Amino acid sequence: TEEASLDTFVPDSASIASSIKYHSEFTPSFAPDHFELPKAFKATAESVRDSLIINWNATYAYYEKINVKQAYYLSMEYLQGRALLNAIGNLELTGAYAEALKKLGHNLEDVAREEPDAALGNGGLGRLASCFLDSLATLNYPAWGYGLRYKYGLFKQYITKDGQEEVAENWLEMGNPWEIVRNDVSYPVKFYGEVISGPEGIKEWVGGEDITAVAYDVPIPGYKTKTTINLRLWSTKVAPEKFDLSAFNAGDHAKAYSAMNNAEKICYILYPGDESLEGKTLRLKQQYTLCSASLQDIIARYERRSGEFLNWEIFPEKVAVQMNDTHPTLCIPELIRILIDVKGLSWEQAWNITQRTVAYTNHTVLPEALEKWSLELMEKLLPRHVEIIKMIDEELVQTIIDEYGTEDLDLLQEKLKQMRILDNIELPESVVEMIVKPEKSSVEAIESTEEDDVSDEETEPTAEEDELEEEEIEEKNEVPPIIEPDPKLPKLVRMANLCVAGGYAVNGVAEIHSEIVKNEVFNDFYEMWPEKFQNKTNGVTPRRWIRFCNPDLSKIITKWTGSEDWVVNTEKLLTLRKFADNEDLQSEWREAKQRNKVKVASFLREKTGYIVNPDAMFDVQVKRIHEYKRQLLNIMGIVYRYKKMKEMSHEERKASFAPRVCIFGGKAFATYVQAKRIVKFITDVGATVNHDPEIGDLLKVVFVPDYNVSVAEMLIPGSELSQHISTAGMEASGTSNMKFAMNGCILIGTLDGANVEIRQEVGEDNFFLFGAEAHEIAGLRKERAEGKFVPDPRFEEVKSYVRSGVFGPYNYEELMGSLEGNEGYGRADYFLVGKDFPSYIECQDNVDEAYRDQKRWTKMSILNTAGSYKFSSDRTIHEYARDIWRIDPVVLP
Ligand code: DL6
Repeated sequence: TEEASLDTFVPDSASIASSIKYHSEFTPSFAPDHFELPKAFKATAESVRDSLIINWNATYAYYEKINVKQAYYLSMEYLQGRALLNAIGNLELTGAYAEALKKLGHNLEDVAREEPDAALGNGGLGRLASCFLDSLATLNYPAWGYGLRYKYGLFKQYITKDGQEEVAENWLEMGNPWEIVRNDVSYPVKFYGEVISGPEGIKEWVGGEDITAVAYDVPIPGYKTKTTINLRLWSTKVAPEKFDLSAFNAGDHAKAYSAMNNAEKICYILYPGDESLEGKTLRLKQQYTLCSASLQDIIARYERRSGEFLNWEIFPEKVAVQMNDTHPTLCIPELIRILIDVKGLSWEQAWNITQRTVAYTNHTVLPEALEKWSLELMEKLLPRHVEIIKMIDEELVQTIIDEYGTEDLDLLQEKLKQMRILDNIELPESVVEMIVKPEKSSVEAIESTEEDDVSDEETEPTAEEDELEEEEIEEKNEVPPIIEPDPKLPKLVRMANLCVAGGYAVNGVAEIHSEIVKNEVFNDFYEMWPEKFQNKTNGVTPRRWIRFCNPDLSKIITKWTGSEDWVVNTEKLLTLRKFADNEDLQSEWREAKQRNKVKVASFLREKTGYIVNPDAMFDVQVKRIHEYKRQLLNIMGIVYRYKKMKEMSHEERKASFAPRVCIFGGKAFATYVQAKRIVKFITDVGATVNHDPEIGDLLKVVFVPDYNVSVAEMLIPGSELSQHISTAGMEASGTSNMKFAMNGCILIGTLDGANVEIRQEVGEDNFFLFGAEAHEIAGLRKERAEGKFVPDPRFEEVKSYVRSGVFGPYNYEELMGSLEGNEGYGRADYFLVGKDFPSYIECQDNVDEAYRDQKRWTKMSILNTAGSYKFSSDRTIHEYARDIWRIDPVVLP
């Protein structure tokens, strides 16, 4: 049949070429008279999309038919990067596409470079979501991702003489060939309005602002499988009847458009600044849009697949919802709202179903990142949800009382303070009654004691006894202060607490982080519900992060492990261990690295104008700029190295230091002033060092502008040393550390996040470790705050050197001061740069020494790739599927 022939059709280069030509003519967005690269990319992508649609349809139809349990990953961020090479690689059509394009006068790599990065995310959390999608499809798990289709992705970063500048990233400008708009899949989403009680207590949320969320589907192909899952992104538009035609006709165009603008701006940008109330409101609207549209969609699918056998009790047997951090927390009250208000279930049923459906991943222990929303704002924007959240809070308080009783009021008070969802908000009356009057009212209790006493022995109480009794009554009636909100403090909704209370599983993203989650961040919850807490160490997809981004190394791995099996079964990488000393492997390995370094060098020249020597060590730190990630420690170490070099003769310099190219990359959040100062500092150091003729190729410092997924795909294969040097206990996991290790790069790092497990797997000798450990940090901060910390003289030397103006006229006082805790600069080196500085620079000496012995270094590099086997997102996804979602792979027939 036509369907069967489509299903089994494998295109060759001739049919691909004609498909590309077809798309260039009939799905055009370019003039007809030429076939330049942008047009070639678009037509090529559209032709690939045809294959993806066929597989997407087959996958979807099969899931519908067998009514399989599906997992849904809800994330405000996806950092997809480019899709073309990944898609044709997964479809095993790379050769055929290269040939087809050649016939049409183009080179596949040039065409692929035309694709803008889909940067609907910030950093690790968004990229993790994208790696997960690749693994889910590859491993044939029935799962979908849900997110938002931001019009502008993460900003484009320019580096100017003033540091970082941000420009909007209009990634959709030329159209997005990978998405398919589903005009028939749209849902209403409401904000504001009020809740009214209908007959039989049924609540109705009425009035307010109505918008429509429309589905855009992005097919996600698995590697060497037909399974193609879906990333459904919501775009927002005005509800159909809300365009104010009469205002428009009366000439009030602004009024006519205002509803439209309000709806559309929800999906304008990722992370609108949230300093203002408008910004906060917009962000909350984004979060609710994601949750509401996705849940309506999931529920509609559940109902359709259930047909006449609709049974809400078994909803959790067909649906698992994973909340990627707290951003989609509103899933919890939204699911309850739909089940009660729309589907007519009782509170007990809805609460029970929700608690069996939703799970939460925590990605950070930074207190400022654990979201708290103002109750006032939430009440205005989502009045029905606040009612539901109050009910959940009441359920939680009840559970806490059941667990801890009302005898020890101090303990109970402490637990309520830590665990309640509502912060600084009075306890529900029913609960106050229980606490104040545990069994009977305290007055009753005392009166009845009196009665008992009286019956025993009828004596008049003395005045003293009277006073004592009054005190006793007062004491028993004493209301714990937690019940009394502080009017000076804001009333807040703690989203993370809501996630833990409403979710059936809570996981951290690396072993050390999950321990911190259990023992510190959510310790009270852990004590009450230990069974909810799990660890799921992150991973990254070996397809994108070795196979496609590093074809040279991939060929070597395939040759030495015996097959390409390692691409889906990374345990096979362990085979490399036994060849780590083999000279043939070592020289192939070094040559591949060298070719990748040459590519990096030419990229750096193109982007920054700096010429670097590809024989020097490439030392890289690329990640979001954040004080806890300590780019400042790295650059202070570089300044120390530079200063030492300047103090030496040419010969001494050459003998003491291995030549290095220090590469930085990463974006600072637009309003994060200190992070932007760090960017400026790095670029200033580069400007001085790179032009210093005495130093030449011994040291170069380069800041790569606009770091993104595509840049990472090029930089990581050409890196030799990579830095993961966060203050211990602050980086939940890190995922670039895994990508670097996979590509034979050696890590220098602290015992933080996934570094701990990477070091275990690659071997202690193959990881450069330094710095304080997580359990020491609190003590060290205290010591600093008490003025007991004695800084290393080398650190003092570096600060004075910077202050002396060697790196230009910019005022570095705020940066240097922050390392000292000078008055006005805050937190006395909160990130402990000064404390870790000596062990860091000493460790960097060990790096130099190891690098001089290229045989040793290459062995370390091979052992890093071998030991990275554990950090495939395939492993992580198998664990989520088995331990949290309870779903099984479904292979299409
Ligand atoms: O789990 C992915 C990634 C971790 O690897 C990073 O260590 C962690 O910093 C990052 N967390 C966030 C949290 N954002 N918020 N909120 O991005 O998650």
